[in-house]
Parts: sequence; C-alpha cells; structure tokens
Amino acid sequence: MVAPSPTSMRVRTRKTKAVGIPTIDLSMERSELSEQVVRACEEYGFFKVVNHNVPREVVSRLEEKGTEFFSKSTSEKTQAGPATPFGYGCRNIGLNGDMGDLEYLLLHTNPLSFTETSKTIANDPTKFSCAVSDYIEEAKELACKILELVAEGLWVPDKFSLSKFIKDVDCDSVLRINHYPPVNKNQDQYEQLDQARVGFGEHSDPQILTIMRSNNVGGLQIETPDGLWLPVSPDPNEFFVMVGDALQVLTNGRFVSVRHRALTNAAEARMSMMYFAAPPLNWWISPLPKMATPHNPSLYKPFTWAQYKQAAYSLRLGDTRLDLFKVQ
Ligand code: GA4
Repeated sequence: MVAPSPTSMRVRTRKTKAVGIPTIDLSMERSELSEQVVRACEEYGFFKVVNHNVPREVVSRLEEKGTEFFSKSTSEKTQAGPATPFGYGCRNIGLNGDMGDLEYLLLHTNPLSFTETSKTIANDPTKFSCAVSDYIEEAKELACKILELVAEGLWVPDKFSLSKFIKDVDCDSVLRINHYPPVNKNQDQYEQLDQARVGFGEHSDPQILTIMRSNNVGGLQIETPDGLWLPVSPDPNEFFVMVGDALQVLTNGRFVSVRHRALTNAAEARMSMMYFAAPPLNWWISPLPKMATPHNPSLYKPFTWAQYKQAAYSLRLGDTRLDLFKVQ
C-alpha cells in the first residue's frame, strides 16, 4: 500500500544559501564550452545557459497560451483532464498519491498527440498547438546541442552518441507547463515560521535531460551534493538544464541526476515550462561504451526506456528509482 502524502507539506527554508549555480555562455569557444558543460553536469547536474539563441517570441507565445489556459474556470480546465496520461492535472502528481500545490498541463511531444490534446485545452487549438510545436522544436535543438557538447567534453568518439537518443521521430519526450497559483493570506503565518509550502515535491527527473524555463517568480530549489537546498533565482530570459536519471546511467554515474523541488512561497503565480528529453520507448539505456570499461564496469543493469518509465510510475515521486537497476 502506498501512503498518500499530505496535501500541503511544509518545509523549513532557513538552511538554504544562494551560491554557486553554474552559468554557461553558449556563445563561448567550443572546447572551453564542452569542458564547462561537463563540469557543471558533474558538480551539480544543473546549470543555467545564456546566449542560447532561442527566440523570445517563441517562449512568450507559449507563456501566453499557458496563462490563458490557467485563467479559465475550474470546470473548463477540468474538461482538459485528467492528465493520465496527457492533459490538465490539478494537485495530483503521478499515480501513487503524490500531491502538490499546483496545476499543470502535460503534453506528449509527438505532433499527433499534442494536436489531439490541444482540442480540449484551447479555444483556438491550431494556435495553441503551433505555439507548443515551435517551443518543442527550440527546446529539442537546445537539448541536442548540450548533449553534443557533453559527448565532446567526455571525449566520446561519436559526437551524436547522446543526442541521437532524443532526436528519433519516435522519442518519448514530454512538455509540461506548471502553474503554482499565488499563496493565500494564511501563508503569512508559515512565512513567519520560516516555512513554505511544497508546490512540487523533491525528485529527480527520469529522462535524459530537462530544459526548464520559468517566469520571474522564484520557487525552484536544487539539492547540492552536500545535501543543502539551493534556491535558484528565476531568470525568464534564460534556460536551466537538469541532468536526468537516464543520463546518469549513460555516463555510468559520472553525472548524477539533480534532485529538485518547487516551493510556493511567492505572492505571485509561478509558471514554469519543462521539456523532458527522452528516447523512444523501446530503446535500451546502458552506459556509453567509453563510460564503462573492465576497470570501471557498468553500475546498472541495461533497461529499456519503457521499463524505466514503468518503474517510475509504480513508485512515489521522491523515490530513488535507479536503485532498482543497480548491479549488486
Ligand atoms: C517527474 C518529471 C516529469 O514531470 C514527469 C513526472 C511524472 C508525472 O508527473 O506524471 C512522475 C514523475 C515525473 C516521476 C515519478 C512518477 C512519474 C510522477 C511520478 C510520481 C512527467 C515524468 O516523466 O516523471
């Protein structure tokens, strides 16, 4: 039996400090760039990218569509749900009782799928799916560029050996738009207690790479290797990159997927958009040949993305699901 988590978990926020999230300038010279990307993936599994070349207009169009949707009435929004697997979700996360103080849209990045889902979401589904499609294309390109830099920085012979996982037409990548409504007056009492509500509980992302962008409202925190929760200053013009579980396996544990969470301690609504880059369901995931050697054998049993997803959905949000695939 899986115990449901409390609707509004609260966490102490005092033991956090605002230091050191790596910022990577993508316009930098390539060999220096690939080194920096690898270092950030090793140290934090998380970094910010600037000079990414994603047109602002593509981002603002999706943000506009998100804002439009979340400002609809509850009954209208509910018609686009539940998000099992795709559409509108509210408070429920996954299938095993996890809850958060948020509402969201989950879309598969396959055009046939999101075009269909758009019909229940928007008054003008064509415009909505066009905004989604343009955003996905940019996020995918950015994710591929980063994975190619990673391959170069790791001296893997084939520069495309990681990006090919997320380029295939059948890839299982997902787009998520999270909306954390502003907290009500009662929040004050929690702030006095130095506590905040958990909008989305701590977890790592199962996929290869996550490209995240939010409006100018804070709330995201990442866990540092020494176990501190580090608040991430929002930056609506830039993107944040997270290492997911599958990339941890592909690099044989050299990179570690970053645990993160979102708090709703703001007076304004926070909206974030995440592109979760994943391979096709039937693709096998195991360390790249260069990353596992007789002296450094694979830490994980091989699995398909479908098997890993199934494991993720059978567990709770905060579980370390990679443990199930560790070589004993
Ligand atoms: C975390 C990353 C993505 O948001 C997501 C989430 C998914 C969901 O919300 O349905 C999961 C979560 C995420 C990991 C464990 C399982 C699955 C909720 C949950 C409890 C869409 C994903 O792919 O995995």
